[in-house]
Amino acid sequence: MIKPDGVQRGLVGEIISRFEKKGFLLKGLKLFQCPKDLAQEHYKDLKERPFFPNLIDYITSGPVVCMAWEGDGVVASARKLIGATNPLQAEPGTIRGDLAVQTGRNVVHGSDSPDNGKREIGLWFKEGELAQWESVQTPWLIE
Ligand code: YYY
Ligand code: MG
Repeated sequence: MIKPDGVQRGLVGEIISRFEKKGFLLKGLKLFQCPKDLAQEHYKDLKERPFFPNLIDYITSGPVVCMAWEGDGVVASARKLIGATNPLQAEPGTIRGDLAVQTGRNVVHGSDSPDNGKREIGLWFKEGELAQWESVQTPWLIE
């Protein structure tokens, strides 16, 4: 998911492009204003943390771009492409390492496990919003 700062800063194309160029398959995509209850459910494991209220305000402060990407090892690989939670500790070449400076404005969210990926797709996308398609590039990406 591209967070509201990523949308406001005009980074949507850049961020989508990194996942596309890596070779993952885009199965779902939408611009979406996140309601507070969805933000709270999405981040429910963090609800006792001191930054939780700020995090909910941030995620609901403007539209986000929800994305569903498919591919072998996509969850772990996406986390690497995204980089460390604190952008100052994220490696150059990662999205956060290249495009952000603060944890509270780290431009992108990525699921942290395949199970959470499934859970989050269920939270953010409705039935019928994911596309079923194959890319002509697949045989040139996967032998
Ligand atoms: O998965 P990731 O986004 O890298 O970090 P999490 O530990 O799951 O935290 C989610 C989200 O919460 C993080 O992207 C920014 C915010 N946050 C924060 O504002 N301050 C912290 N000390 C830790 C996390
Ligand atoms: Mg997380």
